[in-house]
Amino acid sequence: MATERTFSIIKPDATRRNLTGAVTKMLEEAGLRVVASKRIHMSREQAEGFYGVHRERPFFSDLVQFMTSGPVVVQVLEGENAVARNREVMGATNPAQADEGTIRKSFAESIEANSVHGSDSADNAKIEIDFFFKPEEIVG
Ligand code: RTP
Ligand code: MG
Repeated sequence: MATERTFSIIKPDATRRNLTGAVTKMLEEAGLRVVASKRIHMSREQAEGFYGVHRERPFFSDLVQFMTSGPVVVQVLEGENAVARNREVMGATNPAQADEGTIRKSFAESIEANSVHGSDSADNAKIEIDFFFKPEEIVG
């Protein structure tokens, strides 16, 4: 498996509790390297665009409200099998179902305020990276 990139967000519930470093440490310990990182406060337009695939889901407006409720840290992660490895260390969407040792088991507050986002495929990783980063902001 060649080196791959994925896209990660440290969500507002985690930045609010000063967990940016703790979450990043778990990503790094999982074998992922942070090759781009910035702290932003997403606009409603950005959050609606980013989560466009969920527009018809019942939780969409709550999710947009949550993701714009405070700062987030958007990151590009690089490593062997990065998409799958990141999903593994994140744990299940619902922290009640997340395995021990995962980020969501350790830190998530609820199914919505679940501390991290990670791309679910290599194709979506590319789309999501391009949504937030210019090529020159990524230093591998
Ligand atoms: P993510 O996209 O953030 O990495 O998380 P995921 O794949 O595990 O979950 P997904 O189904 O894509 O849902 C995106 C985000 O929406 C919120 N959510 N709320 N209230 C609810 O039932 C509900 N379900 C999902 C979570 O913040 C989830 O990460
Ligand atoms: Mg998802």
